[in-house]
Amino acid sequence: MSSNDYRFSFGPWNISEGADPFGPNVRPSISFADKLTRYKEMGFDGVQFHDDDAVPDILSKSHSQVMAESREMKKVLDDAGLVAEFSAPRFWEDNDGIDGSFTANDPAVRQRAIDRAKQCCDQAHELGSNMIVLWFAREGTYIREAKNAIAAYDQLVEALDAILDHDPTIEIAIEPKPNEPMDHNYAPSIGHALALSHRTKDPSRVGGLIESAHAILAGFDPSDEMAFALAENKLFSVHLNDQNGLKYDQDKSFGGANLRMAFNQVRILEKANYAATGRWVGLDVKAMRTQKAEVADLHLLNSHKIFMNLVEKVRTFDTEAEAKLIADRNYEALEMLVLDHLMGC
Ligand code: 3MF
Ligand code: MG
Repeated sequence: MSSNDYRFSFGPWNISEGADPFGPNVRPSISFADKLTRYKEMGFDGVQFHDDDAVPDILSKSHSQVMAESREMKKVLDDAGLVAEFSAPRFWEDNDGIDGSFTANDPAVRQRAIDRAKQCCDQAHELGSNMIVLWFAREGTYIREAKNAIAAYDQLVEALDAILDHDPTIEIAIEPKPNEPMDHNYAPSIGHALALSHRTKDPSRVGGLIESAHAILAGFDPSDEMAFALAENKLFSVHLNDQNGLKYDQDKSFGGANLRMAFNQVRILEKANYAATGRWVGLDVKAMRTQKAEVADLHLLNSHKIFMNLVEKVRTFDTEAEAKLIADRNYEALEMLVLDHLMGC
């Protein structure tokens, strides 16, 4: 079977320097140019950008300079045979967004965040993409009393509407996550994200990007989160990875903690014929801190391989036996059918 029907992407932050909150970098940093050469070698065609991945020091640059540098980046991508999947405003690295961006208590900060998101739309077009991703990193609180949550939901809708007004074609993918860096986030699930979408002036252009680890952190099954968005035709992208229970956001290799959960994510994408939609399979995975620099991209290769192996597993699953067991309500036998298949028995 060919892997050509799915298109794979990742972001430059997925080739990481191995730091965690308790220690320094353990691998030398790799230049963006060097990272780009790895994409094709590893079977990836799509690059996911933060606005400042494409244009470093973006906050110190004028709009026209940001556009010029984005056009240069598009040429670099063209030369490498790569495509930009999206751009995402990286609010959370900016001191301005210390108390949130769209939901900051300071109205001037909220306005600057909206302006940055609008610029991000312009940049996405220059890069050859029609989508921005909004991970609402600091749109939440450490303590409930710090903000008025009702006002915050209104502010999120206002921001989405302002972006939609600014750009008549852009698609916005909200990437839900329940916590980290905040204690509680205002868009912890795809249900929240799509409810906000329905309050905007053009819900057809506001969808979701489901990250496996984020769903697990919220206590949900990632495949069900994907299904919710798919049922509304609003799964704009995915960030496949894995997560070993309720901890910090681990971004483990896809299937590395729970192979069956990974199988179910692939199964739901296959059921929806996701590949045929042309949407990307993004892998938001990080190398383990212990990996030496020479082998610090195995997490991407492995995740890609696991995904393709699971596509094969889904496509070769005995659906006749499955249908019989469902009709007979014999779910113990159905479970064993799945596990035997995954174990190759
Ligand atoms: C955080 C994330 C983010 C987003 C990225 C694109 C840094 O948990 O998953 O990765 O995926 O900002 O929106
Ligand atoms: Mg992500």
